[in-house]
Amino acid sequence: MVRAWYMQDPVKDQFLENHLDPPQIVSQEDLHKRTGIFSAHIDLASTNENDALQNIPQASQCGYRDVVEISPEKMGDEFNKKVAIFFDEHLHTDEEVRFILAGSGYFDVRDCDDKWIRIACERGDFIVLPAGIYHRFTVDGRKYIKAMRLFAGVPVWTPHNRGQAADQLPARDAYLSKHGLSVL
Ligand code: KMT
Ligand code: NI
Repeated sequence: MVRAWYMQDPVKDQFLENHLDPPQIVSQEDLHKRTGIFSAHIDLASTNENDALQNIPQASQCGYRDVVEISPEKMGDEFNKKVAIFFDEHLHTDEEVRFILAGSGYFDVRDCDDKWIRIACERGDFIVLPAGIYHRFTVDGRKYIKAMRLFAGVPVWTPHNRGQAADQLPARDAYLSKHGLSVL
């Protein structure tokens, strides 16, 4: 199961777990209820990475697949810049679908009360962030993740940073009417 918890806001160090004190863990079921996120852990010991996704409907509808690796070794000077962009709160007009192949990282997502939930992802974790959900991503202290990116159709990766323009996108309206923020 994918681990998730309510996190400190603001963070002092984005690469740490940033638990509340005392920690407040979020179950997979509550994560789904409060955000609409689908998550699953897939055993990669006995199958290859593409076959492993065959039984997951959220993945099999995604014809586009590529693999990204994020680390200072792979990205050089771009690493800090990319990590900063990923960690800016944003939404997309389509689902963000990721399958973690190696390394680890955190997806931070806003719940129905606009509070941050941190989702720790590692090898075998599969996650679908709904279109229109505000979120951000960071590597953790290991500073390495390798992930498959999946997309239904021609991929659009554009991040819309949080603000009035993003709030007014149809994808945001659709997300809110489905998952109903209770404070906004
Ligand atoms: C994203 O959109 O945040 C990313 O692609 C991050 C790397 S995938 C774990
Ligand atoms: Ni994103």
